Amino acid sequence: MNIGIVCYPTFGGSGVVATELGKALAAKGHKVHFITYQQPVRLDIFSENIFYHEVKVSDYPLFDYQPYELVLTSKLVDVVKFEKLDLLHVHYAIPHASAAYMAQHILKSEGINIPFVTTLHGTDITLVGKDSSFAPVITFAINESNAVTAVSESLKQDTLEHFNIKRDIEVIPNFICLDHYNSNGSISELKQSLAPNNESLLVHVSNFRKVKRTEDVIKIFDLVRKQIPAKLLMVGDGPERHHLEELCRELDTCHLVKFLGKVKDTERILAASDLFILPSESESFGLAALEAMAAKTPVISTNTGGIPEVNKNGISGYLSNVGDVNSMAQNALKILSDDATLEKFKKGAYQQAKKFDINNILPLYEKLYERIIS
Ligand code: GMT
Repeated sequence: MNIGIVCYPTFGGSGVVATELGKALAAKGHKVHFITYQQPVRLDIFSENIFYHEVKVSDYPLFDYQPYELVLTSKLVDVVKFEKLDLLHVHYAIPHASAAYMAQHILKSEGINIPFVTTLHGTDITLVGKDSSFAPVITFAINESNAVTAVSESLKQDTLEHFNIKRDIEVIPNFICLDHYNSNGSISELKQSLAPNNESLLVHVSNFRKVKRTEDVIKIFDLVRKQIPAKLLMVGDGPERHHLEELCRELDTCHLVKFLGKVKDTERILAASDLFILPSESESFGLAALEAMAAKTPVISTNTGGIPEVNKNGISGYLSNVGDVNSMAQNALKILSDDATLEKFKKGAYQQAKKFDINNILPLYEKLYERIIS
């Protein structure tokens, strides 16, 4: 198939999923065209089946706000026509699904049929979507898509609850490529350099936005390190960073917490860590937790949104209520209490991650594509 993928090219989970999906489709022989305003961060390989089309929004003094959705629409029309695409797969409802809808209708007027699949990722529904000014566009774009998928059952239910949806939404969960997580000898060296005195190594990865409750990560770590020797790695960056550094100073943990910034390949860091912390306020899926589990790292998380579909309580980690830092710290200590328990949870995390291997998920997308093309 000849497939166009539209996504946000940044470090966010939706862009990561879209890019990894495109790479896997290309590896299976499909032609994949990424149509984005920047090269997606994970689009870091050469493949003769992958093409990148940049959406260029030029500055024009008349506009205070450049009309990105229209530029994207024009680009979609252009790429579909000249690359003879079979379908578009857009990740994130706004503005990607509405741009695809408009492109579809422009092309229809020229006798070209192009179906499009919309994948809902979470913040498009739970955060942005709840801003009522977007509701009419999101509702319309979802109802008019040729197929709609959600990354978890929880997100599907949220969508049905908050919007007037008159169609089917299929749940196709996010995935990881387990092959990328085969640890090698250098992991123990990395662990040794990060925790030279055999401290327990805790890790958090996100874009440090309020919804991630990164302050809770530091508080949980503070409770843990008061009981056992421990270190914390903070991977990513975002608006909360400065505040978190201040909190570390207040708690006198600066010497134990390392802010690593935006790391592209987190696999080795996750594999070298003992425990992943995800205390989010809301999370449609929690791809970062799944990535940790694929690296055999158990997860301490909240029980919000789609996280319980990924992290299994008592098996791959533990779940607590949002904001309950004491419970999350206690659960962390339970897992880290001895080597045998940690080993048991590492195995549990990996077994659970296996269910989400790309080889199980990719055929679901291929089937869906075939269905809408025919
Ligand atoms: O949560 C983020 O920081 C980014 C956001 C995005 O749109 O990229 O992530 C959402 O999509 C991911 C991929 O499907 C999910 O794993 C995340 O749970 C979801 N984030 C939220 O729901 C807050």
